[in-house]
Amino acid sequence: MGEYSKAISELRSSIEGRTLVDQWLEDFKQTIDSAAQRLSQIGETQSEQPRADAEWSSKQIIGHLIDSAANNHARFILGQMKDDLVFAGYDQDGWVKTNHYQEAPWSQLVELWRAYNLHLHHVMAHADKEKLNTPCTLHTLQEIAFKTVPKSEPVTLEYLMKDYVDHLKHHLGQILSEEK
Ligand code: NI
Repeated sequence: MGEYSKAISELRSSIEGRTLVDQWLEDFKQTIDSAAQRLSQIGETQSEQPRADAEWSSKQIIGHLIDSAANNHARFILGQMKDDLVFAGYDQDGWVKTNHYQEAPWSQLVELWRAYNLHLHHVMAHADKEKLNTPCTLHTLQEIAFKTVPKSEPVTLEYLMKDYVDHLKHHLGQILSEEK
C-alpha cells in the first residue's frame, strides 16, 4: 500500500471507530436524560414499594445504581492509570442496606443518579481511545462484570464501560417497565 492510500485508510478507520463510540455514548446520554425525566414523575410512596421482579424498591434499585456508579467510577479512572483491569467486587446488598436508601428522599436519589451518570459519561467521552481499546489479559471480569468474560479471554476498558451501561439499563427496566 502506498503512503497516500495508507494514510487514507488509517483516517477512515479512525473516523469509523469514533463514529461507533460516539453513537454508543450518545445512546447512554439519551438513556440518562429520558430515564431521569420518567423517574422524577414517580411519587414518594410508589418509590418505596418493592418491585414485582426485584427484591428491592425503586429507591433501593436507584441506590444500587448509585453504588454501581461509585464503584465503576473508580474502575474507569484506575483502568486508565494502570495496565490491567483487575478490580475487586463489592457487597451489593450490604451497600444498599448501609446507605439507607429506603429512608432517603426519592428526588434526591434521582438527582444524584442523574448527576453521577452525566459525570461518568463525561469521563467516558474524554478517555483516550487507544487506552479504551487496548486488550488486557489480566482482568477480573469473570467476577465483576454484568456480562462476565472468562479469565482466558482478553477484555478492554471500553467493554467494561459498555457493560456498566447494560447493567444500568437492566435495572432501569425493573423500575420503568410498568410506568408509561
Ligand atoms: Ni445489579
